[in-house]
Amino acid sequence: MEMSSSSDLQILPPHVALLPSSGMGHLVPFVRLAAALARRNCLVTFITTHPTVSLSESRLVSRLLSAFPHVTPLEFHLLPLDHSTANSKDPFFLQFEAIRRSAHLLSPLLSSCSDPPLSALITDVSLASAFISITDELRLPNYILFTSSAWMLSLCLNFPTFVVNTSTNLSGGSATASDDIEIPGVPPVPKSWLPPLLLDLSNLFTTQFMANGQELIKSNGILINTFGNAEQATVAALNEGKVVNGLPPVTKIGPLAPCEFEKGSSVEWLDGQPAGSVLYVSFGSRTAMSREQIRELGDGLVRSGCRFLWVVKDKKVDREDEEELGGIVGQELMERMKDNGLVVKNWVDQGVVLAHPAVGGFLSHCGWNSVTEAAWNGVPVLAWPQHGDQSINAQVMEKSGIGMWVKSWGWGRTEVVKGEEIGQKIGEMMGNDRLKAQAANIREESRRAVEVGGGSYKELEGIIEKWKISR
Ligand code: UPG
Repeated sequence: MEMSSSSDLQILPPHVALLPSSGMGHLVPFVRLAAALARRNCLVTFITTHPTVSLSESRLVSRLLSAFPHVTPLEFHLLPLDHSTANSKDPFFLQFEAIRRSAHLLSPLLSSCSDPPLSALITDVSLASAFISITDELRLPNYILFTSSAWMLSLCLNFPTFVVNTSTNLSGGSATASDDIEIPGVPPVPKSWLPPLLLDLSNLFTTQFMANGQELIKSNGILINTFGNAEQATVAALNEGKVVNGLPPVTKIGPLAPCEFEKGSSVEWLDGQPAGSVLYVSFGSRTAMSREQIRELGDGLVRSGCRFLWVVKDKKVDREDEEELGGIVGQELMERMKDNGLVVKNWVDQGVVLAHPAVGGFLSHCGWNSVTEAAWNGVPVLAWPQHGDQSINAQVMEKSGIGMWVKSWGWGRTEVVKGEEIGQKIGEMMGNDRLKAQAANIREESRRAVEVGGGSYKELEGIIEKWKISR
């Protein structure tokens, strides 16, 4: 038998499969990563779960596949979820659970991707613990895409230990003497900034969060979509083993740039507004405020005297968001708003909006993609976290210098924040020249990081090198 010498070996581009979970906040970074890998000549298999929760998810996957015909879709049909066993009403968390419980069905599908064989599976963090054993059995490297900030990753890794070590009920009295969640190597997280669902240890979100936090250490690497210098120290602490021992490398690949194929139509109204004059108001893809708070927010927008583009969401899932704008916001307020603003209820292309020269500020819930997109476009942020990781992200955002956070507004749930105060803070943020200058610097820094030769560009190149196949 003839043996090939090492000089005969061909180095082939890697073949990577990507497994996103549910909701636009998790899908967006996955399609951007898929595009970044495909542009670097990797073979990409994109796992599409059926059914999806929202319309916007299926639309985005179709756009990726049309823009990159050589990205191969792999259909993953989920087991129906037994709703009586899953303790949550949130359709996105229930979908996480449906994907997790269907993990064994992915194994034969991954094995069938054999030409060429897979070099790695990149799994969304919300699915991590269910899929690491599957890839272990297949001897397939498993990488995690962490879709939030590095500080949030530190919390995720430590929370299971924190729960074991503290005998106090989190939802009851104080969690620790100082009311902070201590995390080795990075600043503590005040209890009031914890994702509120973590206060209930039996909630589905919390059980998944803890399971993932325990298993991340078994992955081959963690990719993180963070930006600028804001999280340099946190990423360093993670990589120096200060946060948890034995963690695989945490690789900074952000900010993942918005792609051409994501672009929808632009908002023409913006074209008629002066440069930097418009406040864009959006709370992401899955946050509906109470009607009362919506109306106070509208009042605040009018009082601010600023021009604004406001995307109203009345339901968590887009398919169910059917009521007319006038009914949600109220006709009187609609009338008061029409001179200075545009209020819409449909999906807008946030990438296009934030890149528009008329936009000079962003009132945001600080979903992590919104924070990275504000950084990408150099738009100052006024933070108003609503749930989940958003207070932690708001703090990272404020520390980065790109915006401000009014901490006294809380989660916008327990007490309604009045229009007068909202209007005043909007005025403060829109008139802050220091924030504008800092945001402009962060924009430049973000773009440098991902262009050829930039820090995040090189980090991703390094991983692709590792995955390359010798044959
Ligand atoms: N988006 C639009 N148009 C809209 C609304 C949203 O383009 O009308 C896009 C936006 O540009 C972004 C994504 O949808 O890319 C939304 O993501 P994000 O800003 O992170 O917010 P959520 O949709 O709320 O994301 C969920 C969680 C959030 C978390 C994030 C990533 O709610 O807290 O940080 O997922 O894990």
